[in-house]
Amino acid sequence: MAKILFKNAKLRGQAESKDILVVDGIISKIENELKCIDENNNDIKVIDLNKNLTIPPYVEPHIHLDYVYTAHTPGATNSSGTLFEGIQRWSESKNNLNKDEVKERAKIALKKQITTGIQHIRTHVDVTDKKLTALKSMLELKEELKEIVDMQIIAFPQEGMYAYKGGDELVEEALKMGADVVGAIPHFEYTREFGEKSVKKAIELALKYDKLIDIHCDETDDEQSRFLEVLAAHSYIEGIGEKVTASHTCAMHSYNNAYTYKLFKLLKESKLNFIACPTENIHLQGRFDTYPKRRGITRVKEMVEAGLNVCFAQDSISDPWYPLGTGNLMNILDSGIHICQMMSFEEINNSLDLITINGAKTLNIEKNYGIKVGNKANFIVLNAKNEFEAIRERVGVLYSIRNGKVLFEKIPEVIKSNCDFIR
Ligand code: 17E
Ligand code: FE2
Repeated sequence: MAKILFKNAKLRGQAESKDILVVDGIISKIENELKCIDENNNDIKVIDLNKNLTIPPYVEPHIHLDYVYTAHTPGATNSSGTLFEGIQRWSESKNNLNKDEVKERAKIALKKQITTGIQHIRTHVDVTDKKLTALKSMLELKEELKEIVDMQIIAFPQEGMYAYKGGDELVEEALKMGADVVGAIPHFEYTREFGEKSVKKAIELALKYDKLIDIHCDETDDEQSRFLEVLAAHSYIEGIGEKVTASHTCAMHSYNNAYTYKLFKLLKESKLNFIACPTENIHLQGRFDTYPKRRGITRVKEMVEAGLNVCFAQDSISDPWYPLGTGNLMNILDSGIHICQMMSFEEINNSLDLITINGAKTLNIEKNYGIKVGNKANFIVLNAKNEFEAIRERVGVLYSIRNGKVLFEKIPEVIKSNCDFIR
């Protein structure tokens, strides 16, 4: 039996640090002052976590790994900064995708994500491509990297299920090939009717193939875009809300309060999950406004207060929609709590939920997620003693532990200085 003892782990919500004993990759004890020798008097390998904050791994619930590092591709430059130009530029420049090239780009992004403490990723893959090239790349990557990261793949029809002829069939084909989640983009369909039809089709396919659902829903400043109510109502009637996610929901920023009040009752009862992409949508939204300019981010603060499950995501790393992005969720969290005005001490202390447990619920992995006896020993150690310090300093990770093994260890930055004050 392979045993390893992690001493002095500062867990969230606990005043004192604890020791975590891992046996064969599974957490077997979380107690005070566990012994470093086993019942046969053999030494157990020990890693001292020095009372640093130890939390479950970060969850990236919404990224487009097939698009990463394409911002500079000829023809891909988005000069207006709008969602619609992004879709147009991608449509014009995506014809030359090659399976290995997509994999190489995605691997660079994955490495960055993993080395900032992410162990669970849900990626969209554009399936409005008759060859399904990117999907094939991502299915291979998911298998190749499964020891170091858990991936879910969304069959996402970027150019529409109906606006792109045969888009609905390509989504179905992708599910048969192994995609885990059904996607859609109702606000991009040509009419309200086709948008609704795409939402209903996504639900029909999810039920038929027993898949999860994650829809790019109302990613627009158009306050008339109300596909969220369609998604929530049908999920409620089918009783599948916990398996369903509405991504973006930017139009909710612009809904009137009377309508939103009524909508919240449905959202609560439907048990839907929500993903906000703060850096991405602060960049893409408000582009048709003069001043004052809307922020365009969904109502995260009010949703959290209402008890809805919301998480944050990066969305893009250097693609036709968004030129920057590092994959580091600590940056996203920092931007998100500013943009959404979630800056009370309590909100700051709780905000790690937005990139950990809330993401895990969205991915439907929460049963086996978290630092609990019986769970896989998957956790990260932050370079901070508590939540507030972690957020204020936007700290990095010191360790990522997966199945009880050190996936990587990071030495905090060393400053070589000739000045006593800095040293
Ligand atoms: N595609 C889309 O429809 N919306 C986005 N925010 C990105 C891609 C990044
Ligand atoms: Fe997206």
